[in-house]
Amino acid sequence: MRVFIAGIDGYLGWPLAIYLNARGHTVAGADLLLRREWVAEVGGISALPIAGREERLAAFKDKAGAELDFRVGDLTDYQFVKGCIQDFQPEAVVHLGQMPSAPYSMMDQAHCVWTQQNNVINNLNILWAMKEAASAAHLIKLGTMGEYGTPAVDIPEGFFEVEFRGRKDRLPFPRQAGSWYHQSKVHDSHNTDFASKIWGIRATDIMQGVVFGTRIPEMGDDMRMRTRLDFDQCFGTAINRFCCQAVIGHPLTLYGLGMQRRGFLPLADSMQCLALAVENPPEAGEYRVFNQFENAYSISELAQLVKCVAADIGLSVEINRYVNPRTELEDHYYKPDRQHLLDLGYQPTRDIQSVVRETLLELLDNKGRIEGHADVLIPDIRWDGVHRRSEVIR
Ligand code: USQ
Repeated sequence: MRVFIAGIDGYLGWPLAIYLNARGHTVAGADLLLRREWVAEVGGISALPIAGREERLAAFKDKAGAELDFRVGDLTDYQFVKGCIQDFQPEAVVHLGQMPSAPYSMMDQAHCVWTQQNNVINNLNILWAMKEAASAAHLIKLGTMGEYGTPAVDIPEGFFEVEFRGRKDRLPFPRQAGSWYHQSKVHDSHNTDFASKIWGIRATDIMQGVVFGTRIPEMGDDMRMRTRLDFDQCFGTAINRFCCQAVIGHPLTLYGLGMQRRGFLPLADSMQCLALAVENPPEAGEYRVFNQFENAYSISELAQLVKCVAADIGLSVEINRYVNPRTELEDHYYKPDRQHLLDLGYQPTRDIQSVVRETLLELLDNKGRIEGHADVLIPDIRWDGVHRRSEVIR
């Protein structure tokens, strides 16, 4: 299939290009390379060195034997987006090209407004470009499990079914997002559902959990194929951050009680799930929702897991609780459904211990990069807007 990846330079976008190419798909994509700038803006760096765009293009050509059409441009510029879709004529568009950090969106008015403008407008541009230039294509839109929040009931996949006086209907499950970033994804979901209804666009909205890990087998040994791994308070996420902390002997930063539960998924299995969605499109006009994660864990369970795996390779790890910079429930019910991907044949290929071990070993070779930026490990962006460094809870 011809697959266009919006956000092809990111943590997920670059491995997805490699993965889909290895499965025989023709891939193209676009990116403004902003992730590299945001991480630098908050004082971070990728813990693993990554190649620049030109090197990535050369590596892709060496592997695939063909040029990759990877355009640099702004997805909030409609003419750019429409040009990409018109020229490439995709059968599927995977939209990963958004600002993905909750803390970044909570910094101040400018970061909140920019996040929502960027994310909501670029999704609308993709929907319009598909309607005008590739109306039969399938949109696979990256949403987030965080759209649902943490309600005290089971979470279905996007909708719950109702029946009244013989009429069946499906109603969107309530969204209770926990940051301006997560709210931007809620707006995208509503807009995508509406575009499916009015224009017949086929769409899969992926409510993905937190992704972790550094590798997919299709990268081989070519260092230029590596994806980034962030550890700062904005772009680093729970397991990846804990692994980076473990290799430099920094205490793991558990926020608050640490009983917050989330769904998690290794990078390799995120690729498998996205490919399953691409290869099994819905009908024209169908908007479907997949909850995409492998297992749910509490943050405290994850910290203990990283500590145990680190001990196996000779690293001694301490876990500290810090004042939670976020406004979120710290101990709650969490039971989301994830049947749709299983029905399509999703089979987890990696267990969490082996991915954490592989990540720790890979990070050990690069620990100087983390040590040099260790000040980004303690959070100071607070949801109440009064930013200050979190203290350890004794
Ligand atoms: N947390 C800690 N310590 C840390 C970092 C995080 O205890 O050092 C806690 C947070 O308070 C939160 C949980 O871990 O309760 C998850 O935080 P996170 O930073 O790993 O993930 P989150 O902010 O939810 O966002 C990430 C991605 C986002 C994606 C989302 C999926 O950045 O793009 O949408 O995961 S989900 O979490 O399911 O909403």
